[in-house]
Amino acid sequence: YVLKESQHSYEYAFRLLHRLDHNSHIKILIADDSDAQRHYIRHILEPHHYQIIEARDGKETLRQLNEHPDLDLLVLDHSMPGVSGFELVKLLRQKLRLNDLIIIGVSADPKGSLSAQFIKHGADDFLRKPFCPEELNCRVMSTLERRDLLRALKKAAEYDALTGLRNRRAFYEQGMQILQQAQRDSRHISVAMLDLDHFKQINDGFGHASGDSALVVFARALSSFFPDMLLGRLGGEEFALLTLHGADHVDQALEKLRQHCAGLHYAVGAPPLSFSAGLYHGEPEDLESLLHEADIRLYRAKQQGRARTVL
Ligand code: GH3
Ligand code: MG
Ligand code: MG
Ligand code: MG
Repeated sequence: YVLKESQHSYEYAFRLLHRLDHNSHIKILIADDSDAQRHYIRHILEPHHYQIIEARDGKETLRQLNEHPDLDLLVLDHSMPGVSGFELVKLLRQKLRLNDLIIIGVSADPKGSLSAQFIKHGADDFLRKPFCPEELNCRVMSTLERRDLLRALKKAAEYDALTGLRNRRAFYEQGMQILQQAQRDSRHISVAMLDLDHFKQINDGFGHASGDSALVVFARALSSFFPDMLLGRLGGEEFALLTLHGADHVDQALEKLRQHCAGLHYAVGAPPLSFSAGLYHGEPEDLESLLHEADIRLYRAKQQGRARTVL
């Protein structure tokens, strides 16, 4: 089958084979009012092992989208009873904000302007009827590849490769949103800055790899003690957290984390892992000044002998 599909390109055959193993996790919705057309599309896609569901009109499409929030791709016919294809695209993108869903518009489109309408409203690609099986398969595969690539890039841009925590940029971006919500709800916010103690000694005495493993172990502990808070690695051995919880709650959790860290193993013969923290609780003004307040307290914690939290 793969050979038949990829008769024009070996490279395509490799891409196809590479995807085939993962396709059983890919869910595709075929929205078309014509039984014949739905069956045609289903028969083309099925050999690729995708999970396939169907809808006969706009209403059913919305119901299926609701039932399958993990839907990957929508093959969407333009002329269906009720709402038209690109009106539906508009609704999905603008109102429902389903920006991650891949949409491929389909229409007979004799004038050629429908394809433009689809794309303008946010469809990822377009197929003009009648189309051959090969074209549908290529478009489905290349839109999936593009989406995966974008996801991977986004992850690499937002998450720290060593610890898996949000990096500085993503911490600020997400923090800004939490701040805005707190402002609307007139709530206060807690911000803490954490810094590992004498980290340079770990690097110098036990090697950079041990330092790395200390960072990984610490980040894992941090995530498990603060599962519902915004966490980030702001740089080097410096971490931050932001939450709507009160200062007492955060302070107590930090103390538990401190005791836990003292017993963590990260390198043979290395000293117990310890950190200092500055914790600030206040009105949600701008993030920069909240972090500055926390940083001032972190500095005091260091000066007072480390391994403590200053409020
Ligand atoms: P203090 O208790 O005052 O915070 O002392 P410190 O030694 O922890 O602080 P200092 O700022 O002197 O040293 C931080 C070190 O962290 C310096 C830098 O080489 C190291 N570092 C930064 N990023 C990484 C990393 O990703 N991996 C490793 N292994 N070390 C890192
Ligand atoms: Mg139709
Ligand atoms: Mg340090
Ligand atoms: Mg530091």
